[in-house]
Amino acid sequence: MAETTTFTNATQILEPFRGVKKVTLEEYFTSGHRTCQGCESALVMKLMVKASGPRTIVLGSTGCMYVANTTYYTTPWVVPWMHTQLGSSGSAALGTAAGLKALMRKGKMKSEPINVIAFCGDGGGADMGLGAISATLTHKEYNSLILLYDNESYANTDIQLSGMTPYGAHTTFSPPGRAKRIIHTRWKKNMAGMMAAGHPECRYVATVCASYAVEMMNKVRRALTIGGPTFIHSLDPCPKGWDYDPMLSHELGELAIETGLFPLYEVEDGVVKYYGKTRAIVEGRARKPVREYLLKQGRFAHFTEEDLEYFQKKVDETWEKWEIPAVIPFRRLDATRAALDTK
Ligand SMILES: Cc1ncc(C[n+]2csc(CCOP(=O)(O)OP(=O)(O)O)c2C)c(N)n1
Ligand code: SF4
Ligand SMILES: [Mg+2]
Repeated sequence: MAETTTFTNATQILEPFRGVKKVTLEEYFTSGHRTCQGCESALVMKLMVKASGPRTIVLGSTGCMYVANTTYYTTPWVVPWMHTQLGSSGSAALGTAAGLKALMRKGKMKSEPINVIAFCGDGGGADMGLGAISATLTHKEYNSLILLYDNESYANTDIQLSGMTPYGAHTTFSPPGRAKRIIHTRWKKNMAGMMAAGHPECRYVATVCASYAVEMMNKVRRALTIGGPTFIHSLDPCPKGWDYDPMLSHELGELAIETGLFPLYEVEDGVVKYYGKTRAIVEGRARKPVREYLLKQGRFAHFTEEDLEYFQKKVDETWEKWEIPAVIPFRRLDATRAALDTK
């Protein structure tokens, strides 16, 4: 993790936690929520706001992290929190950051650093709210973080498939049948890579997983410190939607990284840096077979050997053929040149 630097429009100085023993004890997302047992998205909320601290406003689009966290008369949020429409996390982040700046400029409120974080689910962010997130990432004069918590379905409305649902997964919109086993045949969007490649003035894009909590919190801190709009994509195992024993949440997060399916990286000012076990893979460690990850989840229970092989082949391609392995999906330049030469 790069050292914290203060920029002209930076929010606050949030030093990285140097190890788990240095993490602050205060909680800003506490009891009072009703998420499922083993819900990693709830853990993401807790870690996200623990990293950002008390000087934070959280905005969140409709989904499990809205509905289950604000049940009538109860809420786990200690910091100010506001709900926004399903596709509006980008607009909420930009509008809040711009509003605070205007009020401070006009002297209507004290000029002081305030973190603005807007979260969205994969349905609300990667599908419905993609345009608004993209627009926000072009407004470099406003500081905000958009955190996409990806449980790989429209979970709150009973597990419908989204553009982030993995190939072949059983959802309520893609139940495997006898005549047709694989209903969902599209490959998952590459959200963080898309945000990094498509927004050259967005200074910080990262991927995280709550199985690696300190790393995750430090990436949140970096995103809030660097200045301008930033984006983080978090992969969140969801016991209900993925159909597994809640005690496996942490392990599934680790397996997603160890199989190379979900790489941990950051792109800061255009420079890619890999983290943890992803970095070890880049440096030559073997990836675990994806079957170890898939077969622990009921949503892939209908997979045959052929399906597992297809899935493995697609993941292998991201490592072997992509220009920046597992990050940017353009074919490698040497392969492109070879293809052009044969024409
Ligand atoms: C415009 C609109 N369409 C549909 C809904 C119904 N709805 C509420 S939550 C939700 C699922 C959102 O999925 P996601 O963003 O992935 O969050 P998750 O529930 O998985 O946490 C849907 C479809 C809505 N609230 N607003
Ligand atoms: S359905 Fe999934 S994301 Fe929603 S509260 Fe339950 S475990 Fe969490
Ligand atoms: Mg979702």
